[in-house]
Amino acid sequence: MKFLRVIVAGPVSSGKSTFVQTASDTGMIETERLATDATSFLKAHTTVALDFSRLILSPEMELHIYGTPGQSRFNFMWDLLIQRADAYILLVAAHRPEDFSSAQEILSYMHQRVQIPMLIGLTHTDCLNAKSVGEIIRELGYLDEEKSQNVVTVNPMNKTSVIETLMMIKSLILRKVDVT
Ligand SMILES: Nc1nc2c(ncn2[C@@H]2O[C@H](COP(=O)(O)OP(=O)(O)O)[C@@H](O)[C@H]2O)c(=O)[nH]1
Ligand SMILES: [Mg+2]
Repeated sequence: MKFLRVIVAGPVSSGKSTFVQTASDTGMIETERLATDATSFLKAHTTVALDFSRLILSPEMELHIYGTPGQSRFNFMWDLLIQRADAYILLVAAHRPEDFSSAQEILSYMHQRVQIPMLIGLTHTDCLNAKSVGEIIRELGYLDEEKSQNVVTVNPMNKTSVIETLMMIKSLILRKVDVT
């Protein structure tokens, strides 16, 4: 059995918990909340809560999805998660430009520690005053063409949208595994 571990990071209220929950909720793919893989983390530090869901892709492959609590990047658990992750998705609320610098902080924190496949998922694009994808790419300093390809829009409340994003990250992980 192969486990692919995906971290869902992002500023408070960017949609992390909703994303993880929606992933686990789908009727198309069998899912389960709180599998054994997560309990080892939870037991080590019971005060730290994290969202977890499991997506069974095939008899041989599972996606394990970890949503991080707001400030968790500053603690030991967060580092432990990152070191074991195969990829991460950074969620950024398009209608909250005041949070873009916090998103950037998380990005650089991740980048300093791991070089793994990643996506930036823009949420709340349906909200009033949402910035355009182009504007956010510019604000996050993602103008580089290769980098900007990693910026997608996602609606954490929509199953199809969440699964689409997860399939994208899965391909990035498997592509990386293939070439190395
Ligand atoms: N309109 C809209 N609401 C969203 C979207 N994504 C998340 N939400 C809502 O935003 C709120 C915060 O989401 P939550 O998952 O708790 O954020 P977290 O703090 O990152 O875990 C919830 O009420 C969600 O239903 C989106 O793309 N559009
Ligand atoms: Mg949350």
